[in-house]
Amino acid sequence: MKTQVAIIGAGPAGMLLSEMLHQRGIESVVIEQRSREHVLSRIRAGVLEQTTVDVLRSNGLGERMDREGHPHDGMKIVWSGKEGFFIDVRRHVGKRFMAYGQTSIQEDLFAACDRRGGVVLTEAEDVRLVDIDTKRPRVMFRRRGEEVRLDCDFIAGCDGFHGVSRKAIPPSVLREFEKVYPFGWLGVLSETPPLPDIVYANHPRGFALASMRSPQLSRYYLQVPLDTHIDDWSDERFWDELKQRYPRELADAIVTGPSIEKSIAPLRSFVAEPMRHGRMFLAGDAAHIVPPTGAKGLNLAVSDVFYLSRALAAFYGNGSPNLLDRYSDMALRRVWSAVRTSWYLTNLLHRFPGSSEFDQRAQESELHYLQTSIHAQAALAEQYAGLDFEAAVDRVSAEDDATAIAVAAR
Ligand code: RFL
Ligand code: PHB
Repeated sequence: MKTQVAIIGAGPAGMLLSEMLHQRGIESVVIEQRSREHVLSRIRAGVLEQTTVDVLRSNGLGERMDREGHPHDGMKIVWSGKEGFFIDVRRHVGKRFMAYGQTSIQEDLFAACDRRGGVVLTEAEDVRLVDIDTKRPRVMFRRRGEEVRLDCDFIAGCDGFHGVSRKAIPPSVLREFEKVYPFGWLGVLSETPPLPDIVYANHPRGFALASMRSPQLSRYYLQVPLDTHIDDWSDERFWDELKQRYPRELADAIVTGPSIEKSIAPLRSFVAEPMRHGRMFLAGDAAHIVPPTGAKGLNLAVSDVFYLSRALAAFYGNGSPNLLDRYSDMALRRVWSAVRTSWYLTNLLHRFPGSSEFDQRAQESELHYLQTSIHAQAALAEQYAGLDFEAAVDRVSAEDDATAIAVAAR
């Protein structure tokens, strides 16, 4: 088999890249190790930045999102059971968010791919990246008992944190930066009406988060120790603990019901540099992980894909490798900004096992500062909203530049 860009992984990064390349006349094949059903059943992110919303809309993926998603202007922080404050991102930086599940985005991406007859090879086993530092890279894998060879011009490693692409970069070239947090998040999805705002809670019993997917679908999280077993958490225990971490008025407003999904995720910050080796480019969780506190993971996957599709369009359009050469640096600026913001919010909002009374007082002082200073709120609003895309120096497609300029103008 032969294609222009071989994409490893059919998560949001891989499927969006395939769609954006198709719209720029570039052919790709997506190779995914799991089944389509498995990929479509994962419950993950839910908060989209303005830049992500703009990219989805300008690539024909906004219709259902605009119909079913919930636009909102910021987030609330409550602490120690007291009434909190609202970080009004729209007021401070003119940007909005959209609550729209990653699961729905995946459905939209697979539907768009089916409409154009795109190729996604699911249930591929033993995927190997070969000769990535030559002009003729290829991907080898086994599928339905047969060995397959896919020749290509470029490989996009969109295979998530546990994928094989990052490992194809020689250890002498790759640098990894990591921080592992001493707790996880227990998440519940329930068919109940959510609170009107996304509310982050810092409480002596631990962090909690109230979020949403639609007017009839809520998503809640609790900070839990790393050795937590999901079987120990009945729905009743979950709701009871959740309500204890919110001030009375909000706790009373939480509508409980049976959970339709329950899972535990550990929290980690991780960055791999550079995001490119030869003709292989990393995008999304394959290159970086952020703790979900900043709601940035999916948004970073989309911004990597924005930069990478623009760079590949420039290469195929006018032969210029400039944007490909700058891809890693450009993407990493946005990545580190989100990594820092997510780390900051994780430190601000969680209770760390073994933290001293000094640490506790310092955290409370920071929360108090945020509550009372409009300047602190504006700074957090700007970071939570995410950086604008960098405009390309190479003029590629008017459409991509228009997105970057529209976002920068906000
Ligand atoms: P994915 O989604 O992990 O997709 C990678 C795909 O690659 C496949 N794969 C392979 N395929 C072929 N060969 C191999 N060897 C392969 N190895 C793996 C996998 O099967 C998979 O299909 O990565 P991608 O596309 O980079 O997307 C990243 C996002 O999924 C992730 O960053 C977000 O979900 C993170 N995240 C959030 N991000 C946000 O922006 N806003 C949020 O509100 C938010 N909340 C969250 C989150 C992640 C969470 N968890 C469970 C980690 C909340 C949670 C609880
Ligand atoms: C979610 O809705 O899943 C969500 C919202 C905000 C976060 C993380 C996850 O910070």
